[in-house]
Amino acid sequence: MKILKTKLLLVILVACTFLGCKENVQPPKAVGPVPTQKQIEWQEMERYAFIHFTTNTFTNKEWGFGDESPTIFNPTQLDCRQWARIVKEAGLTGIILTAKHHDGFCLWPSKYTDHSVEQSPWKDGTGDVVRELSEACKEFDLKFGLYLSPWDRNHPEYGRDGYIKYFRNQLQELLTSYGEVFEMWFDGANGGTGYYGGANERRKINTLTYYDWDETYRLIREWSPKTLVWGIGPAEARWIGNEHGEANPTNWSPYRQKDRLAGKVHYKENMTGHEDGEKWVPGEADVSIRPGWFYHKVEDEKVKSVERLMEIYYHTVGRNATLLLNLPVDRRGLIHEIDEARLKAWAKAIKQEFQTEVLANSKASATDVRGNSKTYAAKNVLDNDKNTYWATNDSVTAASLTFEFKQPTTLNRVLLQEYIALGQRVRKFNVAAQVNGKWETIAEQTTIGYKRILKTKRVEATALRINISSSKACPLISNVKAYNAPLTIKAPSIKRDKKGLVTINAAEGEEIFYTTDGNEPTLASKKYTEPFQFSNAVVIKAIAHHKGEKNSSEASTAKYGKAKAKWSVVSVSGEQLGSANNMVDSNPQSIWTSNKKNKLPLSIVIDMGEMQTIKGFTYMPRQIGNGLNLISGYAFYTSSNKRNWKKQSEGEFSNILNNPILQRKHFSATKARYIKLVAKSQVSGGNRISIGEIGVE
Ligand code: FUL
Repeated sequence: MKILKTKLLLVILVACTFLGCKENVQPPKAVGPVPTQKQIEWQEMERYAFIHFTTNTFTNKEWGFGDESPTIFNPTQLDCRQWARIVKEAGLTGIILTAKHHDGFCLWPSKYTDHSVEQSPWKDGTGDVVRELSEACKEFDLKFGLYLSPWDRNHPEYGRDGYIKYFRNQLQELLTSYGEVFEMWFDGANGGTGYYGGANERRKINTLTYYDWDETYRLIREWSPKTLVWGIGPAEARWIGNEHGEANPTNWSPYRQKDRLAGKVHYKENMTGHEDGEKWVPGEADVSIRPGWFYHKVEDEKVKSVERLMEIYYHTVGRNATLLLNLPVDRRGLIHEIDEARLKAWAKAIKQEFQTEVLANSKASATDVRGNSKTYAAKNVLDNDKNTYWATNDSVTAASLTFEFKQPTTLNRVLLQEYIALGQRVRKFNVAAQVNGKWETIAEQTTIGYKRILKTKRVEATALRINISSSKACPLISNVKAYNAPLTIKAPSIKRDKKGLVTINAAEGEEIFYTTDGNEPTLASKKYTEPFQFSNAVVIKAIAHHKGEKNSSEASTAKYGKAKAKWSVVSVSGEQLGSANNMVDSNPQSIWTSNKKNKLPLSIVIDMGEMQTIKGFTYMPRQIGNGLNLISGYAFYTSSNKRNWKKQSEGEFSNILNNPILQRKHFSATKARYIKLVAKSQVSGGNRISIGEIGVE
């Protein structure tokens, strides 16, 4: 009898081992902070659109001062359905609209102000962009989100108690009148000069205390519990720390928000999050498809290339962040045709990139499986079910997953996902491929999180292995995929030096074809063989082509004014010239920095060597380094003789701190030989300024 009993137990044990006895295996416990269901659904949206549109679109500015008349807001063909269609076709999952930017103009007829579409000629003041877009989003099955700038350069009460009531009233209006809002976006840029109801002054506030975010968030949750709040205060998602679409390869969703609120965390840490963060605050990376956030005709040739958009995709969605891609709407009230075409090409490229999945039919095994249970088996990572995952036993924090192929298989991309509902765990892993019987490491990485996508070299493997070498607790992997993405040819790089010598480079062995008349290059265009001279203003476009291949690269475009061969810096107020000519050497990487003892305002006088007709100037800020010493307030003058100066432009380089791109300012065409840039203020209130390049247009 006893023997029989023991035999029975043994049979049960063996059966459990092979079949998996769910009831006996404890599920893993959560580790560290975990996301809410709202945060999980938000992360699954992966990439969605931003739309920047307001009076700035009509004044050609990035930041309005707040004194703009609503009468200038007059789009001729505004069509929110066009925006929604383009966004949907691009594979994006939602749209966040700037309902009110820093200038205070409201795209909806707010009952709390006159400074809105109601006072504009558009639809004789009866229109409501927020309503039209919310309806278009419903029609195209997109989620709808809103940006409401906490900084309001128009409102007389901004900076005082009265504005908080106004701000919350507007929030309530927006969150309760237009259906579900998936995300509320609170911009960090706040305080400074403005119109403020006619006061025309500088107002400074403490962003953390002024808005009483705890109470504001409580109200938001009351009005709209499904809305995820982004940005300042106790937010549910964080800024990624830059405006160029770049998360760090190591990217934790946990975050030390308490320290951040106490001012102890530098915003650059937002790119990485914190392994020991006390709260789940995943990163969202915002970036514009053009250099600026608002539409400017001069940026029509600066729409990001498919190559760049792809890189952004890998550096955001592929690094455990969401991607918020801005599409500026133009003066007609439409997304421009160039942007639309680029988005279409990008969507097609993403489709091709992830078309050939190769792991689905492989055999998955693992060095350790939780309780030897089917529930946590290795093959769960291949079943396309986000709720099933491979898990190890609690004591095992280093383990590997192996996928064996039936025959040698080519791959160059690996995608991994953790089951984040129980926390982000993996600290370190590598990917190895078995090639000709030998294991070769093809990637060595740190975090995974919701999603990690790796580009690897192309290998023909008989097996693939994911080695997790360090994890906060037993790893939980819900999905692994590998792809054989098509090879793409990199677009050439174009450079022109001070004297007008043009050099075009592509990868070794590739042919280059180019045009200098603005037309798209083809294989019938001029073939590049060596550097050539082009001193006049020109648009150069070039493609690279791999002999024998059907496809060429995308075209790269470079636009130049007249070459600066005769340019020189004549004087810089208060100091020796030193390396001042770096500002006019056609190389933005070589910079000039003012003497630290010199105080602003500071004037830079440049001789262009001959009379020229100019209609604008450009300022390329220093791009690399910790102290970019950015100019914020400027004045610009021209002269034909260096004695009589005419002021052509004066104002601010808006948003330069977050987005230090080429600044372009235009005025009526004028003839001049000398130009003078006066740096009136520096972005962080200091005196030191740095300049990469100054040019004219
Ligand atoms: C920044 C703002 O100042 C810009 O104008 C833009 O709205 C960007 C998304 O955020 O901080």
